[in-house]
Amino acid sequence: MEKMMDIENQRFVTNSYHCWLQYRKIENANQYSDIPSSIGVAGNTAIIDSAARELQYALKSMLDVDSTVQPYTSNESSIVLGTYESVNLNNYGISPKLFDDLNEEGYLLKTTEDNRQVLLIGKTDRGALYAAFHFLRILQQEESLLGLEIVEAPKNQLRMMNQWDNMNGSIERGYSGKSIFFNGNDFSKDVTRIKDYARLLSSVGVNAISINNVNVWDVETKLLTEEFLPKVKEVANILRSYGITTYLSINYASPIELGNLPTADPLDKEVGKWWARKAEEIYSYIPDFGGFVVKADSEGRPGPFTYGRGHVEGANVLARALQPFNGKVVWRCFVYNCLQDWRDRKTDRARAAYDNFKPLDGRFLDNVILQIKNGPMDFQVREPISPLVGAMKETNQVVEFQIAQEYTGQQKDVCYLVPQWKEVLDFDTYSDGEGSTVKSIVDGSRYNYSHSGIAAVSNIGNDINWTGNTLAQANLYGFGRLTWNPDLSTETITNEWIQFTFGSDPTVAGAVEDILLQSWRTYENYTAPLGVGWMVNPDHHYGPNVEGYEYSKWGTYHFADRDGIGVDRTIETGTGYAGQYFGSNAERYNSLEDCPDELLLFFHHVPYSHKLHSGVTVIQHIYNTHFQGVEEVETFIKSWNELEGKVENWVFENVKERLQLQLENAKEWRDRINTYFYRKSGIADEKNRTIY
Ligand code: GCV
Repeated sequence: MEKMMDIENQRFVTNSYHCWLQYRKIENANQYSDIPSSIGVAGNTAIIDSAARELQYALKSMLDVDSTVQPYTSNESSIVLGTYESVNLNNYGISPKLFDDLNEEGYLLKTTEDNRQVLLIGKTDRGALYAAFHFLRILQQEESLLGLEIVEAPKNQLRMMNQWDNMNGSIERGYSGKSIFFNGNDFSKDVTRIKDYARLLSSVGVNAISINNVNVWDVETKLLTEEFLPKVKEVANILRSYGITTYLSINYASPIELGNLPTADPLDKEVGKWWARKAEEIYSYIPDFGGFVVKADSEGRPGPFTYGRGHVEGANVLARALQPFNGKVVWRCFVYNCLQDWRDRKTDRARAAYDNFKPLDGRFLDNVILQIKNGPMDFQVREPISPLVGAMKETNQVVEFQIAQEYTGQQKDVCYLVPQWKEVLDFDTYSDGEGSTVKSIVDGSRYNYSHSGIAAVSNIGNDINWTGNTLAQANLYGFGRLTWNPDLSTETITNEWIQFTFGSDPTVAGAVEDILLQSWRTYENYTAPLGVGWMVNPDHHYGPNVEGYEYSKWGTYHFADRDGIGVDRTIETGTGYAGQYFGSNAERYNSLEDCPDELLLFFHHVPYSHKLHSGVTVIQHIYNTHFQGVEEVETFIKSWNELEGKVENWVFENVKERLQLQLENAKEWRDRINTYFYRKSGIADEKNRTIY
């Protein structure tokens, strides 16, 4: 009870708790006077119920209307909420055929000809819920409802959030407080925030979540047991009522640790039986359980390699167990040997995902999905796109993003990642000729994958504003919207978020938009130039340390010496990584002349005097961008400070404080990086700026 009070109080402390679901008062409410008074509900499911409650709450908040929720009758309801099977479409002259081509989560959002009713009709109840959220976005943007007829469906089938939450309440790479799911090696008693998180996620179309860290330790291993399954069930019930399917990350050694078997060898009969029984048990609690997320044989986690088996055997034994229940295995491709010795300059971590998985194409069962990090390394501020995306035509794939800003400022620094994700999704892999974009692969259309989509590591915790820095909420919002529809422009997504979060004051909107849209470049400017990456402090990964990264045991990851910098990943003289791409991408990256500047040092080792396409030398670029990055943060601070009194005070102070930390961080990066490379290269800054 006390906990509940806390959360109630937090809501009063700052609107930031509600993120983009603040449902701000609408100025010109008259334009909607005909519409919202009675919500007619056709159908009786938990999801429809959530949609009705959301509508009721939002209408009160935005329009001060006390709407009623009642069973649907064709004429009396001003908002009709249901599915194409539960609403009488004839009454509105709508053909059921309209729904034939829509996927299960699609919907029709329409105003009737007399403009007196709004129809929110899903193909299924999930669709109806998404229609409700879409309708509320229209209202919040104060757009007209007259003559509205929108037919929408998500482009990606799996739109998944991965929590890296541990049951002791900590979050691996969490920068926003503690877990909202767990504490004290148990589930959180108070589920208020889980419910609000579900609302936030479903409002942007997320439809799946794995609730525990992919590194599964002792206690979390027990999530699959009768001790915790009833609690997983409770959480799954909440999430389900917002259209979100629950998954668990599992420990590959579970048959040993939970089942007392002598082995977890996937080809051992008893192991297969154990997983099959386990699946049956899980589904007896959670009939629509999504399946398992698996990190195996990477960074010390157990997997099939121990038994001389590979990923195919490893994943398929789980897939077989889950298959009778329509469960899925999300098998991560972040598999590499973190202790490998790369001094031969041929061994290359970047090659690992492709080398491990590409030869296995077509051998996984159909309910296995490979989850591939967007870059070949690990969520650096700039990486090329993983060459594995599109390279396996007969194996389901999802791409993995990291909303948590592990290497991009840890939610102290602003780094809006939607532009980066957009670049990834628009990237042409040429895997099936020109136009084989990443988005056309992960939406399943190019290779007819039966399961595919986009997953991401979440950035939330129990901080009042969920994301530490309030501006980091934009990444969570943007991930959902972009995953729903990768064709939405960055500007559309950004402006939506700004309006829902800050209202429509153009001064505020302009300043926030400028900061967000510039922030990824700025972060790149003062940290890692030209795709080099990895110049971070070990373990926690915040702040500069040119030679410090924990796996730099055999020298730096970027081979900086007194003559030059960068990793030779060319086919002829380097690690050959560039050859993992298709056709013209391989040629472009392999060629020193054609390689894009921003990735030059990812693919080539060059002298500091090497001239970029931009006309400046590599060393001068390093100096310039590091000075520029700091100046840009100073500009952010100036613009933000002008918003005092124009945005809610709590938010103003929160971002102001974070920007100050960002400035200190940027200066430290500038000074350390510039000094390091000045000392290494002995080449002075052309502009004679002070290098400490
Ligand atoms: C959950 C990186 C992170 C780890 C993370 C790992 C992964 O190495 O630093 O914290 O572990 O990626 O994605 O599995």
